[in-house]
Amino acid sequence: VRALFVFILVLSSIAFSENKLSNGHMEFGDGGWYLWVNPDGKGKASMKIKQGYGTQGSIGARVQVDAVDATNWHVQFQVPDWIAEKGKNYRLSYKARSEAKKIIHTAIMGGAPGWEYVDGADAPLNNSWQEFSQEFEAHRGGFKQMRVHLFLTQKGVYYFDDFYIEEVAPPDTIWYSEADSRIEQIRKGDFKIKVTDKEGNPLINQKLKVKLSRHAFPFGTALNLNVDSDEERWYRKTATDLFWEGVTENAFKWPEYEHKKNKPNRKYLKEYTDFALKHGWTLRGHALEWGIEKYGFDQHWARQGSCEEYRKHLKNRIDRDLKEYKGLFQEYDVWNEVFHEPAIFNRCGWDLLDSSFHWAHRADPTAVLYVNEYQVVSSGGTETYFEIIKGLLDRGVPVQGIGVQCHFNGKKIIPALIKSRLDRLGELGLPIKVTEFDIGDHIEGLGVSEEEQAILMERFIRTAFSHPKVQGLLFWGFWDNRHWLKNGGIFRADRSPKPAVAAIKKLWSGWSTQKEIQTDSQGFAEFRGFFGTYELEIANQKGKLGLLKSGEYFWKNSR
Ligand SMILES: [Ca+2]
Repeated sequence: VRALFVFILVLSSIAFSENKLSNGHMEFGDGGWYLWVNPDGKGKASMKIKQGYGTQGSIGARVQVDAVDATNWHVQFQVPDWIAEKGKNYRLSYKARSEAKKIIHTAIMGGAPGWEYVDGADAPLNNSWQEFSQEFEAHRGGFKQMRVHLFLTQKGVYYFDDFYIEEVAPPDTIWYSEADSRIEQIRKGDFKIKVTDKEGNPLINQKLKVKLSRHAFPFGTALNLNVDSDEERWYRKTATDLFWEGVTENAFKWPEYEHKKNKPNRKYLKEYTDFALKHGWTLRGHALEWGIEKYGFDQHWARQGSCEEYRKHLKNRIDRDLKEYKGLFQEYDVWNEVFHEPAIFNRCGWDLLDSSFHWAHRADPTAVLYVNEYQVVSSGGTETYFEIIKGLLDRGVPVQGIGVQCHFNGKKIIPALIKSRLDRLGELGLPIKVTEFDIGDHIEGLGVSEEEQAILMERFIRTAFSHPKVQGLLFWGFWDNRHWLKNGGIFRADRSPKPAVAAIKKLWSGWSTQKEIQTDSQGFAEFRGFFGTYELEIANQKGKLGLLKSGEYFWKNSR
């Protein structure tokens, strides 16, 4: 017995020396593996671990779910406990498949005795073995004992094998501490402006004032507009004080925009496009379609017929609206949440996704076409999102931007982890935009103090602004009275600002450029400043100039 024990010890230390999980490959049977079904729920499930159920005919787990409960955590396949070291980062990887397409949720839990959700990601399963992986910081709240729970929310048969937890590079805390110098490098340019009078004669040896009036980097919010009132005027004024890009929160979602066939609500949408024009905002169209089956989307008229009919309606919606709003919307979320809401593709075919982008690109070649997804930067669903976008690019689909929602729920904001996820998506070569930032939870609301909200928001904005692949950041609303999360806004219901407002203003006033320089003997003046639109003034003459990259510019003065 002792010899066998030593043998196993040696074997495991050689073969799986880096795996924090004992028996992650299940080659020692069911030791450590559990199927947990909440005894107070309606879930029914059974598990068997044996030869043939794993990868390449090895030992693996087969879980059969016969009944589910409405709540997602009622049926859990549980990975053996493991011990995390404080302040370290880990990567979980595993292989899974299911007899029909399903989505499971992988929850990384810290304990014990109570178990608390640390991080997690959804994984889309199909009939062939796929590997899923995610990185996370183990030690939120100082947990030591850790576990992985796979939430099984759909009936059917699942197979699992090859669970692996390994330590990865420590959190790059240096990276965040260098944010300001990185911002200095990536968000600024060297500009040389030649100033002339209207005849083209250089204005030499004169004082030139330059002032950044709007960053090239979009900073925005979801808008939820209403009819004119005192409240509405405050809402719009407040938006323009803080932001310079907008996204339609609900007004352009298909069931909202075209509730009845061929009766699009153009009048209401015009409020948004007029608002954007009036204030010189850029505007995102959210979203041409969303596969979700809640919130009345499954009741929408377009989905009531056959797949062929649906396809025809969708093509018409995209073609009609992108032609109509060309120049008014600069970009679109073509499909919202392709990763998390695939049911319609599974039913009607994934070519719907590709075709939608082709239709959109043909209808408005000037619009930037995005995918948009949650839990891909705020938590670890990054790899699955990466693969979806890579697939689109490999097939020549005109996807042009990566939307990362960044609803942080109750999770910590860890710059190093956010960076590594942005880096990974950045490898795809497309701009990344934070499209729906907030930090509250559906149930608990804000979940942190208003002071903590300000700190977290400042940390996140600085993280995103200092990452070279991020090309914009939008909040998902700013006022508690018009926010999808209770207390999720940065203004309270009584319109008073929370501390986050001052923190945000302070950030942007730090990232400003205002200078007085001198034109030389040929009328040139040079300076370094943030990319954006500038107000210029020379000898009481004023003008505007967009300085979007380093180089030489001409400003022909009206004098
Ligand atoms: Ca195995």
